[in-house]
Amino acid sequence: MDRELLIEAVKRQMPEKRYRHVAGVVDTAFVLAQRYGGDPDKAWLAALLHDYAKAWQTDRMERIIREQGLPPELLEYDKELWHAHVGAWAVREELGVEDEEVLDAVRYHTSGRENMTLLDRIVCLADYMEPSRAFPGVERIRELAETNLNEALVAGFDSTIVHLLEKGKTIFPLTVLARNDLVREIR
Ligand code: DGI
Ligand code: FE
Ligand code: FE
Ligand code: FE
Repeated sequence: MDRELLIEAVKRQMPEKRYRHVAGVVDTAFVLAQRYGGDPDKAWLAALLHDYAKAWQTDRMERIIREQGLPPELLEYDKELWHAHVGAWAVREELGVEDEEVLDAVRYHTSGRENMTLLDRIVCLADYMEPSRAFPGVERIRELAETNLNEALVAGFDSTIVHLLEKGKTIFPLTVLARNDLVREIR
C-alpha cells in the first residue's frame, strides 16, 4: 500500500487530535532513526501505525484479544495497554503489513519488552517525546534523546512507572523487564 493510502487508513481510525500526535511521532521517529542509525522507512511506517487501534472501543479490543489469540493476561492489566497488541494484529489484518520488525514495534510501543530492537526503542521514545507531549519530565527526556537513546528511554519508563505507582495502578511485567534491561545496558 502506498504512503498516502496508509495515512488515510490511519486517519480513519481516530479523531483529528490523536492523528496530530501520530504525525508528531512520525516526524520524531524519523529524526531518531537518522540520529541512531535506524531504518528511516521502517521508523516512518511503525510510527504511523503505532496507535492504529488507540481510539477503538474497549469491548472491540477485548473481543479481538480473546478471539485472535493475543496474550490473555493483557486483560488483567490496564486497558491502555491493549491498543498496542490489537493495533499490531489489525494492521496486518486490515492493511496487509507483514514486516515483523514493524509489527513488533507497534505491539511493544506501550509496554516495552526485554531486548528491545532499535526500532522498538525509536518508536517508544518518539511516542514519549513528540512535540505535543507535555508531562512532568518530558523536557529532560528530549534533552537525553539528543545524545543517548537508552538513557532517554529509561527516563520515559521511569516517568510511566512513577505515574502508575502514584495512581496505585498495576504495572505490566514487560514494562519492568524493559526498564531493567535498559538500565543494565547503560551501566
Ligand atoms: O497511546 P499513547 O497515549 O500515545 O501512549 P502509550 O501507548 O505509550 O501509553 C498509554 C498509557 O498506558 C500510558 O499513559 C500509561 C498507560 N499504562 C498503563 N499501564 C501501563 C502503562 N504503560 C506502561 N508502559 N506499562 C504499564 O503497565
Ligand atoms: Fe499508544
Ligand atoms: Fe509509549
Ligand atoms: Fe502514541
